Amino acid sequence: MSGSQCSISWCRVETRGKMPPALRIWALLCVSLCSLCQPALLKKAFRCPSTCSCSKESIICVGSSNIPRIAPNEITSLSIVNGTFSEVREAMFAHMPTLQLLLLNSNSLTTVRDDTFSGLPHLEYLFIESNKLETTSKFAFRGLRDLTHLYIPQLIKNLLCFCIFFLNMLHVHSLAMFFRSLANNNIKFLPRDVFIDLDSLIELDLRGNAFECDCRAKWLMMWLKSTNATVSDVMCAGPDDMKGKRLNDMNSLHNECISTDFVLHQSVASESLSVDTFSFKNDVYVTIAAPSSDTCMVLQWDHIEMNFRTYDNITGQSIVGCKSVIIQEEVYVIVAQLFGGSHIYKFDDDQSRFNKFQDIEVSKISKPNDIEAFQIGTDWFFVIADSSKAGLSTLYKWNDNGFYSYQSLHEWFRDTDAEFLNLDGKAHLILASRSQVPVIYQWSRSNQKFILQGDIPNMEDVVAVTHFRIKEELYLSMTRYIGDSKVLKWGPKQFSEIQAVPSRGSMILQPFTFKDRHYLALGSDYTFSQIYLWDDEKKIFDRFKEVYIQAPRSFTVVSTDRRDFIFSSSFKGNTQIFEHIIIDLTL
Ligand SMILES: [Ca+2]
Repeated sequence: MSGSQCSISWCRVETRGKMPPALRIWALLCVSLCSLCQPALLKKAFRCPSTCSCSKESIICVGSSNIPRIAPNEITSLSIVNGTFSEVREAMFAHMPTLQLLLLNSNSLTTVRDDTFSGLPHLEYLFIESNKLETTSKFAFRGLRDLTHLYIPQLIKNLLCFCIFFLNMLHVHSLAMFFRSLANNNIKFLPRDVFIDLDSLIELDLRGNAFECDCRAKWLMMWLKSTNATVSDVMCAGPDDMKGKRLNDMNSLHNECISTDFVLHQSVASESLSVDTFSFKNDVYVTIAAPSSDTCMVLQWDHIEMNFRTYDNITGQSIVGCKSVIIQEEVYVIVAQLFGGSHIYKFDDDQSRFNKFQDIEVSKISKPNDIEAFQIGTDWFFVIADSSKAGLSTLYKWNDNGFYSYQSLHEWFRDTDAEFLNLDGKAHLILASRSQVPVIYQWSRSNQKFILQGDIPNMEDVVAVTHFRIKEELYLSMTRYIGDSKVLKWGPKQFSEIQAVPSRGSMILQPFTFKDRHYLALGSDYTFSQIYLWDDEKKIFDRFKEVYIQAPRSFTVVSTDRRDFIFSSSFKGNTQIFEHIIIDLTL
């Protein structure tokens, strides 16, 4: 540069490495301008485009319709302003690998595509100001890992003063300063993690954009809180309730930015009445009571195929319930049948099948409708709710050799369902009946029996009752076939109704919880089954999704391999397995 008027060897200032970023930028611009004095040094193959001014180290174009395709070997800066092109694409500047400064201000850019800046290992300053950007591609800035960013726009006016002084600040690679400005565009949102590679980013300018501060901006909000870079205020232009607010100030967005859905995962080609599940030695099993095929189907989760496969079939006669219970690390399945009595099968690990273990004494059972197994203290029990007029719901107790009838509970009431629960720390049993309101038994420690304690008034004709908890509060779901099914909450000493849900041929209103979201599935024989979702503010369930199941009889939660499923039995069609999936509403 010795022949140039811009030669300023005295300018080798000792501040190199400590120079403020603003000055470095100007140094680069100065070099660009001064280099214009030396066209003779350009390599032969390069011809400066007509809209540009070129030197061996810089090109400045005004009003170009494209990016120069050929550039000098040693080019360090490229400026294109007032250009008419609307997008920059992958590796568009890769033929200028020595670039340190790239300025693309005041063009008509609407898009910066993936990997646009790949092949620019030395790029330190990048300006994309005053374009029409609405977004950038997710990987637009990929490859700029070592770069940092600085924004000092007000110094532009003072360019010439600093130009000569800092001309020698050319060796800026070592400074690792990167200037990133996306200011004054029309950016509404940025793709998630667009800045993730920019570990050395010091400052980011996003002013003058119109961000939509909804779930799509959630990652940016989180990133703003975690980044070490200084970032300008990100102002929200929408949605309405966020207008004019700073995204930086937000603690959280209104909703979790997550939605969920239930999608059909698998269909089991069998009608069924009830489903139960158990885990044994790291495997998850499902038992399905299939009266039409006279079997208790045992499925096992296949960790490889990621579906449920047939494991065993326990055959019987009009099987209505297959209840599993694990006692002293042995698995038993209580098989309740309409005919031929009820039996208990025991899992034989070596043979990988269930073998008959015991006949249950059923002289007082005429029409089993439900089985519940539970533990009081260290003792195991199960209860069969009998729905025949002549039947008698019966409690059975485990005595190390098998289950034996222990207490007759409820005569002549056509019980539909039994539910075991802890109420204020004490064991209780609720029996729902066709002929009276649900009754509550309390376990008496002194008598070692269930004692009738009371009933739940105004709840005639309940076909199923289930308890559930949301944040320490205890609730009951009461299924009624026609009319309204009810949700009740346990208050001081009694249950009170908090919600009624319209039932159209409902045999089951089943609560369940996946990933801290509380659902209620209401089966219907006459229309779609309805899944409700708990609203934590309103403290009631809202309609969430409709699913079609023919004559649903039960909904059973099965979770395995961090996946959540709900089995819906059908009295007239296939047993459907729905998977609960998370939908991320953020970008
Ligand atoms: Ca039950």
